[in-house]
Amino acid sequence: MTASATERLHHRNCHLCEAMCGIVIKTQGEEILAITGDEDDPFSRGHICPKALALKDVHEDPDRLRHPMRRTQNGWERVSWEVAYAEIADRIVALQAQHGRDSVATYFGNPQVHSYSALLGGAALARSLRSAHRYSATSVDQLPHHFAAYFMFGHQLLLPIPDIDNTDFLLVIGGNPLVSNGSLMSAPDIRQRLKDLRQRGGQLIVIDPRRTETAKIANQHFFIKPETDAWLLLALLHVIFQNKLVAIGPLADLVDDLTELEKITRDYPPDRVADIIGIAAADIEHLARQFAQARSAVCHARMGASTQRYGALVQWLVQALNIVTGNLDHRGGALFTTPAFDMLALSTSMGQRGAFDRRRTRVRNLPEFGGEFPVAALAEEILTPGKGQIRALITAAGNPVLSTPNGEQLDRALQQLDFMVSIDIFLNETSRHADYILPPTFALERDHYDLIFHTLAIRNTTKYSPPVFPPVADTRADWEIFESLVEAFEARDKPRRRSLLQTLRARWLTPRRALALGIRFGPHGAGWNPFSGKLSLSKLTRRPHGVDLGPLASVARERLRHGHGRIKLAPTVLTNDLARLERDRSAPESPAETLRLIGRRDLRSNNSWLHNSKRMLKGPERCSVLIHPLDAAARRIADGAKVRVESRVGHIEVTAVLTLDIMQGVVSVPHGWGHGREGTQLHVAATRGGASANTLTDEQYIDELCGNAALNGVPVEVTVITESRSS
Ligand SMILES: Nc1nc2c(c(=O)[nH]1)N[C@H]1C(S)=C(S)[C@@H](COP(=O)(O)OP(=O)(O)OC[C@H]3O[C@@H](n4cnc5c(=O)[nH]c(N)nc54)[C@H](O)[C@@H]3O)O[C@H]1N2
Ligand SMILES: Nc1nc2c(c(=O)[nH]1)N[C@H]1C(S)=C(S)[C@@H](COP(=O)(O)OP(=O)(O)OC[C@H]3O[C@@H](n4cnc5c(=O)[nH]c(N)nc54)[C@H](O)[C@@H]3O)O[C@H]1N2
Ligand code: SF4
Ligand SMILES: [Mo]
Repeated sequence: MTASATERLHHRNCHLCEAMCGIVIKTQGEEILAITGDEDDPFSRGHICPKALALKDVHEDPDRLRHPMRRTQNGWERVSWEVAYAEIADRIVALQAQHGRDSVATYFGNPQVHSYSALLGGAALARSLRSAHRYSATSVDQLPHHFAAYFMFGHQLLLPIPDIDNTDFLLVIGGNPLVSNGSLMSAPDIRQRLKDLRQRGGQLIVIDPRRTETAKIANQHFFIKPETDAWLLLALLHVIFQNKLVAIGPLADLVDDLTELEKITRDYPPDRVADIIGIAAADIEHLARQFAQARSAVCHARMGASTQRYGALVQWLVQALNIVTGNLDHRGGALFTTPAFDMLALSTSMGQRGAFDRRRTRVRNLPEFGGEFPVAALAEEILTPGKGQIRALITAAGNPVLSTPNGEQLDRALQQLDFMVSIDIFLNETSRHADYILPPTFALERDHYDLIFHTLAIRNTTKYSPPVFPPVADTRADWEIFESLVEAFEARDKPRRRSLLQTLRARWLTPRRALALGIRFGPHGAGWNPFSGKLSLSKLTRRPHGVDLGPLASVARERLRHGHGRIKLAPTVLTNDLARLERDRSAPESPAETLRLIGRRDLRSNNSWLHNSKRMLKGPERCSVLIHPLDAAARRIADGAKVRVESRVGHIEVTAVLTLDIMQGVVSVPHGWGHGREGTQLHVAATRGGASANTLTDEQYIDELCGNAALNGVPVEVTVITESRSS
């Protein structure tokens, strides 16, 4: 930093979670002096969470990788980008020539969807590889939402978003927005929004095996036994049908299968369901009536309800509940967004509405969804010999060793690969297995636009953020890395070579130009008319706080055009799956007294990768197991005791925390921990490694219908190691 450097203010969106908070970054030369909330951002209104400051920590982190690296017998050595691209392309092209296209796999992690340019560039890389082995964090996350949307509405991106600013009744199942800041409902400052909801007389009801931070500010919280949410929803629908509370409203002419759904739900009266789920029949009955009779109501089910064995059933039934009570496309209910960059229209125009079961995995015969296989199958596809075995893997923006089920199996599998490349800012639990690590620029060194999260937000807004800094050291933008790899593959492999026109188009159509076109010709765009007053990228550049495009509106008729134009209340693929729900109930795999593992998030974590910041790491130990005092007593476990948590696939050692906030029969361990492994370079994280919850989660424990990992509900046992508090 030079003494004369002037202070500057940069306005942008924080890209770390889905909330898209507006932030103001004060810099002087290369230094970040402060990060604060942007009061003038129309969406976040000045709100930020503690994680915003982690942007500075990651940006400046001495452990951040600053140049491409190649593994040698004597450890890592620095290589130039050109050498790295050439050597990687040689290996990948040779492997594919010898063992077929499917011998090379890709895994894209969560930060990929938080960078528009990485997202657009990554798609080109996957296309160029032409391998069936495509994996991403989607199948440890929101896959069931896409699955239900695809079958009910005809497009995987037709996800209705809760209108929480206007609703009278919000039913949250398996989500903890107070900590996550809202997921598949981008909602900065959710605490205030939920307070406002209660202040205007609205109701907030939370269904969760843990009395979460969100449950604590709700009107009512019900504990529910893990994995039983589908039963609850079937019972709610039962009450609504039996009491003639169905009122679809203006969309009625578009809705198919109402009688079919009514017939199905006859078998689920509250008094049958009560014991299964752990909520009294009278409470189920009351909840159903409240929901149906509220002026507006919306049910939103998230991670706990998605990453469980019946996630697809749950997401289907949630939308069915919203629809039959007239809350789809209704103010205060669940509405489709109209974003400035319209991914829905774009994907429709490219014929990509979604797809299911066009192919299956080699080893376990699991179905593809949306062009990807479930990541729960990744390790076995590497470990099992035969035609189509994965021999090389490219990971980008992902840490699947810590984030996918049976992470230890994947950890072993990665050691067996012939070749691996990681595009990551850190040398972490996953990238330590790579032969090459290519370090991308981090958030503040690239421009930013939320392609995905504006599509999933509770209000239509839009914002573009230019870069704050030039690329640090010898790093390159993710998309440039992808594009360079594609070109290097082509140079070595004639059949995949694009035509001159295609190459010229790819070179011209940079992510930024694609963004500009998308906005200009999107629903709010200026089109060819420079005087229209409507949106263009250059106009957005002049509005650094972002632009408000108004509350969600009733646009279903127009939006459903991108799907099958109608609403299918009882798609066969889902109704057929009810047999599995019933079968598992009558022949359970483990005894009723088995403890069930669930996850949890905390405000200063972001999955696995903010633990190298001292600021994020300080305070009491967070990687602990929560257990009910009665379950603890039965196992002679005292508060603070060191315990062993064990599942079919592995075990971890953590500290027990006794609390009445967790339901009896359930224990909770957060994911994303388990640092300090040999060969990683995360000096701060290693000081408090914790253990990985995904050492316990089981790659065989999945939603068999859609292939999503069941990270919640996993059978575990807890035993004491040291009887009392060790300190
Ligand atoms: N048990 C359990 N497991 C879970 C969950 C759970 O609730 N319970 N949650 C699941 C969910 S919802 C998700 S989304 C997944 C996340 O799973 P992953 O995406 O596989 O894991 P992350 O921890 O998000 O890892 C992100 C990686 O991206 C790197 N990174 C950060 N920024 C950039 C960038 O700009 N470019 C590149 N190239 N790399 C970058 C980080 O260093 C890190 O290695 O975890 C899942 N796993
Ligand atoms: N601070 C912070 N914010 C984040 C993240 C983070 O790591 N840290 N991660 C981001 C990501 S990638 C995502 S996907 C979102 C996730 O956002 P959310 O889904 O809102 O967050 P979770 O904390 O995973 O909430 C899942 C809840 O489901 C409950 N649960 C578990 N099993 C069951 C069950 O069987 N039934 C029911 N009804 N509930 C169950 C858990 O107790 C938990 O409270 O958060 C995002 N925001
Ligand atoms: S809530 Fe999310 S977007 Fe907002 S400051 Fe925190 S991490 Fe960033
Ligand atoms: Mo996620």
